[in-house]
Amino acid sequence: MLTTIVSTGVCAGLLALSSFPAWGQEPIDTSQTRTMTVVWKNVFGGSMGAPTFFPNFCGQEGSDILLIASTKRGAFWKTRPKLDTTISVGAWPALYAKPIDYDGIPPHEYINHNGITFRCEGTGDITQMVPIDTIGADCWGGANTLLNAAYSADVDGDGFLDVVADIAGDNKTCRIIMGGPQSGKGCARVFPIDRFGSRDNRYAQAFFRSATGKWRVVQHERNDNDLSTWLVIYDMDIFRQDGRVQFRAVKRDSLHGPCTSLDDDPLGFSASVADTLAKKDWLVMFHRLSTTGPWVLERFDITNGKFISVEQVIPKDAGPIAHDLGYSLGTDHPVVRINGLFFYANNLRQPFARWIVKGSGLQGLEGMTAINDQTGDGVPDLVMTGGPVDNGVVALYTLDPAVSVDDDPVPPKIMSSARMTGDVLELSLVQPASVSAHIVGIEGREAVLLTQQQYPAGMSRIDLAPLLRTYPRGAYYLRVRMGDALHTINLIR
Ligand SMILES: [Ca+2]
Ligand SMILES: [Ca+2]
Ligand SMILES: [Ca+2]
Repeated sequence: MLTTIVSTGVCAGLLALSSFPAWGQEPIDTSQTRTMTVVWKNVFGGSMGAPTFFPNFCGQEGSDILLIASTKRGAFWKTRPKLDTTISVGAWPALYAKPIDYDGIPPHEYINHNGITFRCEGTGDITQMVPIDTIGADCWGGANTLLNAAYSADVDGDGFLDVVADIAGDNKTCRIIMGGPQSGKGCARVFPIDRFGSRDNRYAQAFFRSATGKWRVVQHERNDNDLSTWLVIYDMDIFRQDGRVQFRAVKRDSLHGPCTSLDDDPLGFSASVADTLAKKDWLVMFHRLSTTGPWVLERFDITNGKFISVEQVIPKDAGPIAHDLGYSLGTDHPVVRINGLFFYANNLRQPFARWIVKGSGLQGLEGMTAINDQTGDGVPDLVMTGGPVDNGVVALYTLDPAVSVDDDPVPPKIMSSARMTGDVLELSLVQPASVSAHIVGIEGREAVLLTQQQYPAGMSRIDLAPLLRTYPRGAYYLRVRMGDALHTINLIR
């Protein structure tokens, strides 16, 4: 006899289970875990957003772009053949940018954190992003000012790429921004999926496309008087009827945690991962197995809509579980990350990699993305962004064993910098250099603003007000060439 649980929604009559690890539970084994190396870092400034990688940006084959954005500025860096941080090929500071098929005509459009949708125009070095619509806070009463886009996918199966946003936010399961030429303008494109189920408290832990092809929601549910929580799997039927998107949620299975107290939650962080190559859905969760038992990291096979436990390990430390990398590192299984450890989704026992802060200066992690191979081993590498607040850092990490750096790397020598303070261009040079500047309008027209001239080492200030007065108000950027370096500065006047 182990325990007595009366399943009436609240728990009654319970016995404590042993707190010793059960059979099959082993500690996480990090003996084979490789440590990532910092290849390069850049003090970007501002508070960082997550980095975004866009292969074939604006439909241009081979034009792979890394978008880095902070509260201070944004940069579009080309990543082929190698990441080039000296020039930004766009001037669009935006967070959470995701592709959407707005009009059904290639290439895709992009939607940013304010819901502003941009069309790509023009060709050549500088990409033009022209705003064509806004699908933002006004559409939901301004309760959430930002559109927290999670990923792009064709949710309703009409062939046009949609954007899934605000998962579990604003009392919703999620919001879907519908793509396609038939979806209308502005708020007409917003398809909110309300929360479903009947328990007092409930929020989606995942909204994802199962490896079986179905859409699924895993929802956390609890009544106010419950001594434990539930995790519930729903199959989602999303379809069009009379031209309108509809959904139906069908409950498949639920998992009840052991009874604890009104404040304690025995079901911790979880992630639902579609392992499409293996045709499996994994749910990875920190889980307390009994009232006073230890925490385990447990993997369930939920492919068939049922919770089937397949693996339990003793975690090193609990923390949010992310699966933001999927297959992007070129692995055979999607990658799950828990704090600094990276696991294949089908093996919680042996993490294959760890990242460390040393060498990057990252304090807190804002986000990460894989980008095309930067080291020559044919394996994608990893860009991470994070704090310090207001002085954010971008760092490139690799698992390539051929890359080694000094234990105590000397910071790269910064030869020059340029910034605008009001209408004044401030130049800082460590040695004398010839300086010139071009002004570029968002429509792509470029003109010489400062003709080439020699400037001394140290700080120089150039009042551009008389020169800028001849340009209409609007957004521009300055391309300032200082010796061999090219600086791009956003400019609003
Ligand atoms: Ca288009
Ligand atoms: Ca669609
Ligand atoms: Ca590599």
